[in-house]
Amino acid sequence: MFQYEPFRDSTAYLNDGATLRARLAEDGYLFLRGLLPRQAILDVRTRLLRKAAAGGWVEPDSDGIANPATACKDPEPGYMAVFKGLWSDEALHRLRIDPRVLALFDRTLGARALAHPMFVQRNIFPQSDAFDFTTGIHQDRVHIGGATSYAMWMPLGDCPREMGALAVAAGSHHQGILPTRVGSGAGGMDIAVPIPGTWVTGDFAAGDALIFQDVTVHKALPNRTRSLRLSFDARYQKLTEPVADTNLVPYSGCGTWDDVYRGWSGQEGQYYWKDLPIRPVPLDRSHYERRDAMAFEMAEAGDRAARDAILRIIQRDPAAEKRERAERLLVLLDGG
Ligand SMILES: O=C(O)CCC(=O)C(=O)O
Repeated sequence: MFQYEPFRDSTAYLNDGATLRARLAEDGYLFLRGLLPRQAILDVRTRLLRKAAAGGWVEPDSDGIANPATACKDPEPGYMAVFKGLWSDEALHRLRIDPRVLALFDRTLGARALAHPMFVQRNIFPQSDAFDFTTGIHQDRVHIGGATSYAMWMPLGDCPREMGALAVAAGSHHQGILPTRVGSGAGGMDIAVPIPGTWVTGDFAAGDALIFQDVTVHKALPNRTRSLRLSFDARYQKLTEPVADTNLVPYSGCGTWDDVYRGWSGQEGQYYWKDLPIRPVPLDRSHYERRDAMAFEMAEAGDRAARDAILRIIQRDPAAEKRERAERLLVLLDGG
């Protein structure tokens, strides 16, 4: 069983870059209350819930009570059809580049920060016997690449623990990238060694932020409420350091940036990185290659534990040959 300590609250040091930097280096995370105004978050929540209700995910005018009959998850086609509209929302995009957020990262990193154009918006349906999509234990570095980056996780609304708040293993970042194996965790991978550090979590109010390093181990708690859990997580790094090219494109399945911006009413926040002196590099795919070799071997032996990794290859791998092999193996795993 997991034991959780409360987050160490760094709100009192919001304007003290040296203390924020020291705490981030020590714990691998920062918990900040009220980084953004509550109302700004609730306005975005209302916009996204309207789109979620139109897609049948939540009861109209219910502030997010989920319709269990439509429970779905990324990257299922039914999820993507509705998600695309939520991810592309202009007010949502502007939250991660809000001047208060950028100034916080400038201060904390002690250098000009870059907000990655790519970010994640998540909609987690309530857990039930028939449905569970709780983010498993993982580190971000293998997925984000580049040099050191930092995530900012923010719920879009109040998010008590029972709604699926995030938990981090404080101090786990000191061990660097941990060994992984094929599994049902994020990106079809599980961490293959005991997790170092101390698990911490807490109840979030709209506007609170959790910031953590890309090798800090983290996971979500299950959503045990009747509501959809809405959140976003964006990534930041020093502008002078290399950024993996996969962080410069829109979320997979959401089209091009022009597609994303087509429905916007204003240009604020569009292509903000184009005039910055960024240093794109290819994503280091060696972690995925190791995972995939293992997943292919397991799937060929009929091991269903490889299914999530096989799905990820189908959804995201740039090599057509690998995607085709994964598609054939998925049929085999699903008893076809
Ligand atoms: O929101 C979640 O469920 C997971 C978030 C996460 O893993 C991340 O921000 O890296």
